[in-house]
Amino acid sequence: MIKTDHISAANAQAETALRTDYDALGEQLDRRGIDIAAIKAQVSDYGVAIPSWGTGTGGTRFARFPGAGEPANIFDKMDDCGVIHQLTGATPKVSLHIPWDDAPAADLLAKAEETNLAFDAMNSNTFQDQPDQAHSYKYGSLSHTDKAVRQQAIEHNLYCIELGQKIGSEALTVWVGDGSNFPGQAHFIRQFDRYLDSAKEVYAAIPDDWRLLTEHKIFEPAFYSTVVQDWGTNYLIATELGDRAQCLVDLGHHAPNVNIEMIVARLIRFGKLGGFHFNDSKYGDDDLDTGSINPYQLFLVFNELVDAAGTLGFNPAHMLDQSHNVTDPIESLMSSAIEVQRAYAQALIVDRDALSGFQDGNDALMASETLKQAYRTDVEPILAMARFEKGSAINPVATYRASGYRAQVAETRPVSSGAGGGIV
Ligand SMILES: [Mn+2]
Repeated sequence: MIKTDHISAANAQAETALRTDYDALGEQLDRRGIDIAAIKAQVSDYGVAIPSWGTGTGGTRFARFPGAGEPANIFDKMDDCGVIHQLTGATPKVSLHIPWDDAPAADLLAKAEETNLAFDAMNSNTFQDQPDQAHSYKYGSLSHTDKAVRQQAIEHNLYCIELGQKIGSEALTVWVGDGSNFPGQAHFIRQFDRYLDSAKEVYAAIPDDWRLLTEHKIFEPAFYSTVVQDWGTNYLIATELGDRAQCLVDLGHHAPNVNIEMIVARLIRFGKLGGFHFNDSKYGDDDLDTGSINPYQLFLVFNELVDAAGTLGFNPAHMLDQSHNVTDPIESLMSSAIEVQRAYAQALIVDRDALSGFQDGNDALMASETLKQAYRTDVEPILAMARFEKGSAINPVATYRASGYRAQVAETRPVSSGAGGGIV
């Protein structure tokens, strides 16, 4: 972890300017009838979970260029996640991927206490073979033609639930690589039926206070069809399974230009929005840093979420899901968590009464301008003040760089291999 003295010293340099900027923004918002302290309190309470796998350097189908001091195991990953939360105050939970992060529950809990973290959704992995497993997932897992393979995949999911219960998780996220690469390779209906039968067995083991989140993805690793290809299929699954089954929306898992915020609104309307994997993309499932390509889309997603806040039972899980190929993952995850917070803060200051009036009055231009006014507002002083007041860093990336954390862990962590991709 970073020494608190280091954070305080860095903050002391930036505090005066921050107060000036915060007061100026407060005056501006006050003229619009918005109480800056109320917005700051909501931002301060907001958290987005870190995916354990995001702490290592990612890769592409071509190569992976490992960085210095990469985490070698879940305990290293949690150290890095602890630093991210320490500096941003925005990432109180880590999401585990099993079996990559498999470890005794007591050890995971001890590390969580040490790093001031809790556990978000458990993620099962039936899209790659493990050294000790009896059956291969080459031709699918939960939807495989062979019952023995499906059973193995079901049991893996049950194990994830069992471990998750011991460490305080409350959700299982299931993403499958199942699909087909050739027209005719798979019978669409029979394959989906096999998937549903398997998913029902997993769902039967979901505790009463848990949720089963299913994640759709249009293509990859299968390139002709995927079993859970879009939000429609995802909705069908969640409906077929029951109340504790909901849809998870990964922003990168859609065709280019798809209106994701509208999908979000549809799922909200029918009580099936379970959560998010935030990232950004230009062409496909690029797993780029959240807000790096299309921050307006992220804002529009949050506009729907803020609009729906307070609806009974509405509690979507928020998590990042990114692959960092050319940056220090800690820096990318910190700045991405802040981008998510920024979109949330901007959505909070939308004048909703005015927007409703323009919508009902068919004033398209002013409806758009109402959203743009919120989006154009630089809310950084709110985010920075929320961090400062909880002892986190006013400038997380600069404070992290000056701390020497990466160089320090590089001395004890083994150099990792450049082999293998990092796409999940
Ligand atoms: Mn994802």
